[in-house]
Amino acid sequence: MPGKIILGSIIPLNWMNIVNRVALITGISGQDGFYLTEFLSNKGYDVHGVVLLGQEANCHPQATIHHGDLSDGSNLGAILHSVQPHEVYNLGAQSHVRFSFDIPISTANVTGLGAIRMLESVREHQQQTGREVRFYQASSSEMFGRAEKSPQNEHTPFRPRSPYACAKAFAFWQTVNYREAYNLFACNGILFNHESPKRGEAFVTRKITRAATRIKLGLQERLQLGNLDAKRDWGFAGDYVEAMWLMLQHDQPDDFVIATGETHSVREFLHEVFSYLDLDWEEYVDIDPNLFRPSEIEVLCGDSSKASQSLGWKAGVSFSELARMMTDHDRQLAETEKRMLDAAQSTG
Ligand code: NAP
Ligand code: G4F
Repeated sequence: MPGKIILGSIIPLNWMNIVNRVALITGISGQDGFYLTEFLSNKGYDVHGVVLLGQEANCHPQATIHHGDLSDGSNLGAILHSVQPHEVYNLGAQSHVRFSFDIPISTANVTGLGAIRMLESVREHQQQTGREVRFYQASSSEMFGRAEKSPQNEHTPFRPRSPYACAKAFAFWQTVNYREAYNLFACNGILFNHESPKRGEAFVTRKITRAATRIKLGLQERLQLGNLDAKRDWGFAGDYVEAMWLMLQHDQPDDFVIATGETHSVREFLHEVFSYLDLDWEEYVDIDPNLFRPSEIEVLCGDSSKASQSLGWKAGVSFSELARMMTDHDRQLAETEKRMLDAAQSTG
């Protein structure tokens, strides 16, 4: 590999290019924020994040924290001026689809208007300083909603089915518009569901792996779920953050679908996890009608061939590997919980 010699060692040129680069991430205390911080730090980036007060403990230790709120926006410009980032990743959102039906207005404010607040701050910063700032918007496969065509790609029309998806569609088009109107290097990653041991416990995969492992150790008896027939294209978050970065290294700003190309039902995920633990899920699961959504997306499946051809990106972790990775992690959590409970009982 070509490189420059510094103090007797060869530094690859691609590594030289990204040393001293600075990234600013909103939503850094979430699942993707954690993996993206790890990924960028390993590449030599100085990583900063916008964090709501009280969420500092959930952030990756490599990140420098700045308190801010996407629903307010008064200090977002000031954060940009002090951090001087080369890349901004807008991951902050009220990201729970079911919950967005309960709080549609604040979802629109954070998830939709939050994106335009960031875009405006970036545009102003770029105009005032003359420095290019590349912008990534965390768009979602939820925007496809009741899609007429499967698998979905960059040409599939949006048919959103939740307040969350409507807010994401607004943010998507604002990002496209800032690219076209102001020549901003702004990209949408249209990511399909991606999971990990860092996934929030209110999302179905993590809810299942937490409950199944606790059931296995006698810490929980039952698991309440909603629609088991829904199908999603589930990948691993660690793979997906690389795609975000690749989009911002591309020669042109563009929009990309990121997915595995496989779809599985919630029922299949249940089977994968419970059978890995030598349990029969049907003995433990109750259906709770309150967990169904006023409008549901029955099936999502993505075609990421554009990302594969233009960015060289491909999902690495299979459905089964993902389910097992999350189950192994949560089994350790359950074992720790059990040890603490046993110790408390034996001393008390
Ligand atoms: P997540 O775990 O829910 O993280 C969202 C982050 O946004 C959290 O750090 C949250 O802070 C922060 N946030 C919420 N309200 C905020 C506000 N008012 N101001 C600033 N930050 C705020 O979501 P994720 O799974 O990492 O996903 C990252 C992004 O990708 C989100 O925009 C999501 O909508 C989108 N997306 C996710 C998927 C997926 O399958 N994971 C797929 C497509 C798109 P708290 O920690 O305080 O809650
Ligand atoms: O895990 P979920 O809540 O994820 P959902 O709604 O697909 O949204 C996630 O992925 C989107 C990308 O497509 C992101 F944009 C979004 O931010 C989020 O990360 O639900 C998956 C499926 C749904 O069909 C739901 O109805 O699981 C079904 N489900 C069945 N029982 C349940 C439950 N979902 C949850 N959260 N809880 C249940 O008890």
